Amino acid sequence: MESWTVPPPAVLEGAGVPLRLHDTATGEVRPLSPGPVATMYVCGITPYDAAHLGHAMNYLTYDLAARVLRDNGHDVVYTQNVTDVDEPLFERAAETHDDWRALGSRETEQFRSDMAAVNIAPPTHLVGAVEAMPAIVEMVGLLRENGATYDLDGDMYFSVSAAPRFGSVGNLPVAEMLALAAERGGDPGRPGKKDPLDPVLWLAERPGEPSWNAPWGRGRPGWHVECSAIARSTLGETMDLHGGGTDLIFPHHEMSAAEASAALGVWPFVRHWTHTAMVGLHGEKMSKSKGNMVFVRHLRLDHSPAAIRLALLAHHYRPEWEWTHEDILAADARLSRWRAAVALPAGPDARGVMEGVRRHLAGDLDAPGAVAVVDRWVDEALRVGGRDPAAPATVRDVSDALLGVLL
Ligand code: 5CA
Ligand code: ZN
Repeated sequence: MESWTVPPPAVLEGAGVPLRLHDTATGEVRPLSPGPVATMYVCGITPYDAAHLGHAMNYLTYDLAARVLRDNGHDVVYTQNVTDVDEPLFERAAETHDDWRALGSRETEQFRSDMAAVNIAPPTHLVGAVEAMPAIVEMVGLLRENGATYDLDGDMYFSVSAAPRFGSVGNLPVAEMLALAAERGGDPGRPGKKDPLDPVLWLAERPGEPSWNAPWGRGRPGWHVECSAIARSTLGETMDLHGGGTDLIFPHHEMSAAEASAALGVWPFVRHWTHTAMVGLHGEKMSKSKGNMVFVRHLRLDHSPAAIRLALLAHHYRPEWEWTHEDILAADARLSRWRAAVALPAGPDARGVMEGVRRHLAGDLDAPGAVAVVDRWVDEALRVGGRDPAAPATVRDVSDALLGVLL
């Protein structure tokens, strides 16, 4: 499906700082080290409702990673999926007497508009599950051929025992995996499974639900294989970076990796797993299912998209945090100061700003540290001024290229 577009970012002089990122699988912050082309995949939305600030924080994380990689001279090939076939979508469509396809395409369009407004760099490939069905069927077929599947009353399951490295993305104890599987769409209690953790790979056709043809019978795919198949069909058998929120570490990413390894015989499927911490509201994870959300679309009515972006940039992607109205008020004030400072005819020397922003972002995407570097220059520019006529434009370019904040 169509991605979205944003204005091309400024290109900075000199060399960027190579990216170091936290990797969930090893628990370390380590260099990403891609080749000339960096490949990345980020788990996309399930389009049954509008994008909230948790989603925006998630996509901002990988937008920053892509900016740093480009600043280092890499071409970035970036895939994001759209889970346009899933139960929440069918349920919402049934509640509102809507067509699930119409609901999905409407919400996907709203998502594109919100992401473009907040200047989130678009993925190279935005791929829906519906359009990827041939690739998904092919991946399920490979798993069947490799003996990694079994039948349970007409549904097909993936056997986690077919993936010797199963468990090595999240490194979680079995009891925790069982609890999370039950909580997050798995069915560990279904009788007849070989291992309670085995995820469904292909659900036999159910009355009233959409289904697709496959050599083993009509039905629809399980969730995890959607992402491994879309990644494979757009990026190849392995990739440099795979991202999403921490809510996806288990079961989604663990299962996607296990299915890819059992289908393709590759390991690691993903060289670097990165996860954005959950953004909360009123003491709980902001989520569609809990209904405690602040939508990007609503904030856009009263605040500039650059301020929304700055509000998110004030938080690092790894610790959990809670959105409050103070976040956007502080960002409005910061944006006004930054804009006033870059509008001056001259300012203090800005070479340290470029170097500092590059260094902070390259160090595990320390956006708050990078914002503080700009703040210091802005404070000095507004308080004591400066003599360098090129400095305001340099700061504007750094903000545009690396932080994505258009001043
Ligand atoms: N379609 C699947 C991924 S294949 C899905 O999880 N969709 S979603 O709409 O629920 O979430 C989209 C992305 O936003 C996921 O990467 C998810 O981890 C992330 N996300 C969801 N809620 C939050 C939150 N409160 N804070 C941060 N990230 C979040
Ligand atoms: Zn996914």
